[in-house]
Amino acid sequence: MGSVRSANKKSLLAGTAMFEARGKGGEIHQRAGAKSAALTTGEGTRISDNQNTLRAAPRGASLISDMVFLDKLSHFDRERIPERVVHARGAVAKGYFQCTHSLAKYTTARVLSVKGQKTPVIARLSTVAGGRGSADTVRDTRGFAVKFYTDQGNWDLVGNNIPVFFIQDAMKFPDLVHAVKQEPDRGFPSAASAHDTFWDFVSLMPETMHHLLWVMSDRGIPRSLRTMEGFGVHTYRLVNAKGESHFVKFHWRPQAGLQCLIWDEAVKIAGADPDFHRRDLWECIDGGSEVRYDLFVQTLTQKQADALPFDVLDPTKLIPEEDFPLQPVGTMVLNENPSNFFAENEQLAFSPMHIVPGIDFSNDPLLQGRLFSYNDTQMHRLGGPNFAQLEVNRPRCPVANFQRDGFAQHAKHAGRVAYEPNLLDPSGPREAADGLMYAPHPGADTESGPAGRVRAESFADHFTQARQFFKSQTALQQSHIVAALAFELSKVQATEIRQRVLAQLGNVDSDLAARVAKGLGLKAAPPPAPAAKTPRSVAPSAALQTESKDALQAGGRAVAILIDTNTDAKQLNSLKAKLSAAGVKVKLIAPSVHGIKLHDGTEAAVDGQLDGNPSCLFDAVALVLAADAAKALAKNACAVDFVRDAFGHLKAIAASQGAETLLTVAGVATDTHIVNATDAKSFVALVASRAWAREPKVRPQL
Ligand code: HDE
Repeated sequence: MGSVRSANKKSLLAGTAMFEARGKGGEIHQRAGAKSAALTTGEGTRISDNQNTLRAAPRGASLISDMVFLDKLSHFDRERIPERVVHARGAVAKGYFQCTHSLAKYTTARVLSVKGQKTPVIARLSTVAGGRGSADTVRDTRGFAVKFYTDQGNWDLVGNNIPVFFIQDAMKFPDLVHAVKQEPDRGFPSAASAHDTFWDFVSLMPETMHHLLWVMSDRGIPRSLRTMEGFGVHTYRLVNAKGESHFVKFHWRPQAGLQCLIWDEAVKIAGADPDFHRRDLWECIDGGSEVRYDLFVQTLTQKQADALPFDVLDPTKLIPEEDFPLQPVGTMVLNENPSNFFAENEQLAFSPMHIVPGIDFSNDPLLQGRLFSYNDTQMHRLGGPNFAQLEVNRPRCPVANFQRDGFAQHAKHAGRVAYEPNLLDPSGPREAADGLMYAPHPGADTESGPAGRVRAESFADHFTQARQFFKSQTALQQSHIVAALAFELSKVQATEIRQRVLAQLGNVDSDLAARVAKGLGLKAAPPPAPAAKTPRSVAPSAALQTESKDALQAGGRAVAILIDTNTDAKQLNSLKAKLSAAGVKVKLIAPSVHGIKLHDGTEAAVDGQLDGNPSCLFDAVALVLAADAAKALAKNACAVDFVRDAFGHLKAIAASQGAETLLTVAGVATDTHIVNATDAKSFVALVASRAWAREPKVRPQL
């Protein structure tokens, strides 16, 4: 049993290794000179050998007395906690919210009313349908959840990137989720709504049409978590110092502007980099940039709410911005990545129930159901009622009460008094009477009438706002919605479901239904389904558009420069410098990562190999190639796809003179977004935008 360990054994256990440390199998444990802590069991006992189990003989059975092995494996066996039943996949970032405009007129919540005050936050941005390991760029609604660690307690604003929801009543949520998730017999498709069970359910549920149109629009495939809007969705209440209540809707607007992907691009990214959104957010913050979203509110009095042609409590409706303009409140700045994914993402527990004085609930029946569900799910996922003690969930203000014990209790509550009222502990916590406590607003309970499983008549119009959303889009966006619907329905095998969806779409807009039918190859759409209430026609709204909201900043965008042997170093460096100066993240891509000699004889510092870096991963591409290299690349399918896709995805392309052959083989035609690589200024101005005018030339318009 000769040991090949060549290190000073004592120094390997703790302290500085004198030599390179090797184990019995030749494993390298430690560089010479490195300083390290002693490896221990979970109970703190120092471990001498972390590679070999305790054996009865060199080729004998393992011994049950190997406490080091048992300690290690029994912990490992329990490393996973149940993933979130929805929104399992998400990315988090930390930072602060700063109030810039006081809402003191409406609320006593200090987070929203003390101008200049900074409140620490953590945000989790997620997909809904896919599991923890699913791809980021699938078509889906995105979660937009923010925990504000306010000085009055934690406030969780748990919203989405779409301002309305599929259903009106919480009772339907498990059915909706079961319908969209993997079909239970086969376990697929993952993270996709394009399958029978989802469309079967929504075809029977006309209230889903409004949300459906949003998610079938480009909003369902955000370019980045940095370029999507967020919404509180439900109507909440703000309550001021006089006890007056206003209804409120919350809106997040990204300072980077709204930008989405193109479907073909989203599909290809899902294969090339399933972590596309997570990586983008991480790299942005890791590179020292801040991600900013502005918070706005819309406020309404009870009287204004009563005058609306729909119910303010109906979560399938939004409040038109034209009638109730957005009022600024402050800015959220995300500037810190998590240091441990499990501790700060998996264990992060949101609940709409977490509110602070000055903010209150409405009677929205979907919200009311959520008030139960979130804490209930945390108990299951995090193993008991003490999840608020986990670092990531812990309020940053004092917590004092008589909640005691339970699984994973970390506090050591001293003293004999664990109840209230009491006189034995006069310094213990008492009910607050200073006007700063949470007291439910009586408005929530003014409704009266016979109890029952009922739906208010005021919730009956399912199509007017869906129609307005569709009518408000540009011709291109409308055709994207049509194409998305035709794509999803083409994946549905039961033709009857297609017909039922088309019949519902007919209520939204007859032209929409006819175009989707045509996209499916049908002669016509069936007649509209009977509607609970005839939809109204309303004027298009600029606020509902997608395209017009793009901020088009070059900063924070990613550009790939494709190079190869004999690339002109001067041209390359000048382009690179100008892009970097504009805040663009530049990656040099080449057929191989080593050995690319530039024209001046230097070897290029290549960031990525062409095979692993398709152009869908970038906002724009440049081809700085010598003529011979371009000719060779024109025979390489990867290179041709790189250019063809950049063109098909409506991206700006800067090309050197020598790149001509590759452009031709890839079918690139000249337009506003094709520039010479020497014209860095024009290229920089184009990297964030899409060549929308190119769209009809590269894709049939449905
Ligand atoms: Fe959720 N939802 N939800 N949801 N939801 C969860 O809570 C639920 C709804 C939203 O990043 C779960 O901690 C019900 C609307 C986000 O951790 C669960 C209903 C909106 C997240 C749950 C809804 C959301 C969740 C799963 C209908 C937008 C991720 C794990 C009544 C306003 C939070 C968890 C995070 C997560 C229940 C509908 C947003 C099961 C019952 C509407 C952003 O409790």
